Amino acid sequence: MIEFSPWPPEFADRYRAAGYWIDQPLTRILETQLVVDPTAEALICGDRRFSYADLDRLSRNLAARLAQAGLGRGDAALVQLPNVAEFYIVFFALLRIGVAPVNALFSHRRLELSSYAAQVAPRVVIASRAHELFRDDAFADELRAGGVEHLLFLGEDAPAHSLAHWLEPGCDLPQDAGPTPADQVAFFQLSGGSTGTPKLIPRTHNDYDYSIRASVAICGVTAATRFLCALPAGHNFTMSSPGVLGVFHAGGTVVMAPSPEPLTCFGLIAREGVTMAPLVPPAVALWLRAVEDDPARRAQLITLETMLVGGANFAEATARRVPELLDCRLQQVFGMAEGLVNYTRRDDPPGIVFATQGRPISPDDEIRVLDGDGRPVPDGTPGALATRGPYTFRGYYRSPEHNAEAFDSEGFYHSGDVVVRQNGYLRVVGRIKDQINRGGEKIAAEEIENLLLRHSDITHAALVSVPDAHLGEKSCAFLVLRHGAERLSPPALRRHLLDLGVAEYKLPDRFRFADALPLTAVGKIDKRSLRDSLAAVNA
Ligand code: J2J
Repeated sequence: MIEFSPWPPEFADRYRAAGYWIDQPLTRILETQLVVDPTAEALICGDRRFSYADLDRLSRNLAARLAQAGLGRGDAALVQLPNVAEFYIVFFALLRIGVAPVNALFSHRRLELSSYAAQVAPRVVIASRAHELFRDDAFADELRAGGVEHLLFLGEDAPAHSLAHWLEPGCDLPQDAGPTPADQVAFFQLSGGSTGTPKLIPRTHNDYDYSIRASVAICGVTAATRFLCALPAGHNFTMSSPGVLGVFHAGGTVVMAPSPEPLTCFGLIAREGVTMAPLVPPAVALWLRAVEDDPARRAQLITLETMLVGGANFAEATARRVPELLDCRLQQVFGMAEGLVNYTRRDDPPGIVFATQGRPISPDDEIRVLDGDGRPVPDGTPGALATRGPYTFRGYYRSPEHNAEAFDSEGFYHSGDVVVRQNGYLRVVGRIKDQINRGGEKIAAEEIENLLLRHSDITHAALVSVPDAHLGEKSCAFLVLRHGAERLSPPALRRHLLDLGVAEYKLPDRFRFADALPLTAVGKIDKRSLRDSLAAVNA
């Protein structure tokens, strides 16, 4: 079995007694629909349409072949697929035989994938030949040398490695194959992170399933819901808040979109009668602009009932324009792959919907808002968010040192967000974790600083956020160069980082050079003063 930090027994008992944990694997989501209505439309991907029976059959075919190849409970998989139907077919196939996937983002490159592979030692990798890393076999061979036994590709001709081939009927699922127990790890979520290596979050069937079922009720998802999957398919928001899995749970239909780009999405909304769409704030801004530029486009959106917005700060003024311009309901979502998810409720008054990021899913989500000394602050005062509850994890995968910092002695996870609580509702007003939130894409400062420092001419590096009108934040790297070194150009610096294999969204948007970096009283780099110096220049 894959190791993880379990909830203490008294908590587990309470969560079961309250009906949150139902001790069923996530695969019951498909099984339920097979009984309710197997012919219902589950997933639309371009011109391909999949019923629940299709999802069941295809995921069973793949599961059976993987089981025959010797994979089963306790194994891990590394998956990197774009927004296509196969993403969810693969997800269910792996869970059916107890193999826990890490779902890398499609924007991830060699560094991220290698790090995940090193952490979970996957026996199978499922990826796309359309990704630059897999256009030839160099990286695949590296993975094989590291112990990966099977590589399956979307867009591959050779049957042995073709995902399409492995989805065809081949053999029966062995009698003894099955999901991991519901209180064990089902799959890994990715942490936005603030540390040098990307951290993994083990999620159990019980905890994840509860967050899905509760989100479905809060967001009013039903069998009539037609849900646009335009954000990355494996992101926690897209999967579970209420997400594709929430829609499957309710028997609704998911419409895959390649990206949140407005004109493509508007066409899909009109064609497929989409009713619900989750988006990050910069995408909302693009959608609003598209309708302002050509008000006739509104006609394409008449079926859209609910837009869920989360992942990064959402300005109140923009929030107010959502129902005005797009004629749909807004629900704000403040969530994290580590667990806790907050929603504004469908019957909340406008003051709450536009100006807060909602309140927790569960009556048993415990929230503390703390001052710098770890003491609770009064309502209305900003403080650091700490939380524990029935679907908030208890530890990053194999990260004892980091866990010692991220959790307190009572098991509360300190998310690094600064929030204000009022009447149980939270507003996100800042951040203490060393992370840049670039329009919902999270960048751990330390990871990029370490990579910059691998350049022989760089002696000190600090990555900080810069306010940005469109993305909310961009990143700026402050660099101190070796004495006598020639100033490096931004393209050369970006090339250095790309050559190390990091995802493009993590590349600094700007570079600044300094003779020395300012230090705080305790001798750490004073990032606040670096941010202030940028603000002063921009003012
Ligand atoms: C401000 N900051 C927010 C919001 C997340 C639903 C929605 C989002 C995520 C997600 C998710 C924010 N306003 N509305 O997993 O299920 C920032 C916070 C938080 C971090 C988590 C979900 N919503 N954030 O964004 O794991 O800083 O999850 O701690 O990617 O995003 O990032 P991530």
